[in-house]
Amino acid sequence: MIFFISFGIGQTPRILYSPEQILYFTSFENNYSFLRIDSTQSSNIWQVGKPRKLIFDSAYTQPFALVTDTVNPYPVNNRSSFEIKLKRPDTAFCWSTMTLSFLHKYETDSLYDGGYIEISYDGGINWINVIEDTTLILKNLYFYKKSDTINGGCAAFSGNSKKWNPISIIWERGSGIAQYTIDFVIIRFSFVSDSIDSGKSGWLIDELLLLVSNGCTGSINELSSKKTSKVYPNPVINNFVIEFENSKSQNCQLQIFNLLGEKCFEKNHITENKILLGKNIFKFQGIYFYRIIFPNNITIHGKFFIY
Ligand SMILES: [Ca+2]
Ligand SMILES: [Ca+2]
Repeated sequence: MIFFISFGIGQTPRILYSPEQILYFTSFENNYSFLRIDSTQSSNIWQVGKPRKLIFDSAYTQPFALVTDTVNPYPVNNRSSFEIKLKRPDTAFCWSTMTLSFLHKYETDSLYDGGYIEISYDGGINWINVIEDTTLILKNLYFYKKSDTINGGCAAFSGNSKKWNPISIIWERGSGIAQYTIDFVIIRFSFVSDSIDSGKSGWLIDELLLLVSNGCTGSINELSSKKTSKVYPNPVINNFVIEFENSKSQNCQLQIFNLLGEKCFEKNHITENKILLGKNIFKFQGIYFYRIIFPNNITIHGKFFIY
């Protein structure tokens, strides 16, 4: 039996806005109740608060972030974990696409101390380091590789990230979790250190997001006939393009929303199949959702990350 400090066992994650998706998001200013910090680890150093260290002197979004102690360097021989339990969408018959993304910094003894992410498909009995999970797609360049092992032989983030890096992991529809009929998965973040103290800061995380698509509600044929779209480059650094199926040059409308469901941008009378946009439309870094509405009310949904 595992007990968690601060948060109740089996607590229903708070659900924020997302079209056609269940979404768990926190910037740690509030509503991080879906996280569970493992209190069976007697010296668990994960804290939500205002970082006040030499290297980690602020959160990405002020004032709070999740960090391996807000003030002190990480201690020796430490193991600190937190978990997120993700429920299968009530309206879905099976798992579909699941996305994990966050922004982070780390400063550890390179190849000795670090942090890694695991997933359990069987309620916490067996764990797979996500880099070993063949059912997911790593969508960015900043993730650790299988060869980036730390003390104990586990692949992990280690060394000095120097800046905030965006991380996205996607479990795709049609593979991986879609094959499971289980009710939930658990994602675990663990920080570990060896016996040599070097006064480093550890791991700092902000803007943590999880999306679980309930796209399995339709039949296979309905899914495959759905119109598709893509955003590139994604994450967005500067200008970017939303490209979508519009072979009949139909008159479409584009709407873009932030995580709170507030409309940030709208464009009407689009008859092309590409929309060029600038990053300067958006005030804040993070995930945005778009909706393209066709005259017959068919809509295409997607998301992108402003970096
Ligand atoms: Ca924050
Ligand atoms: Ca060390």
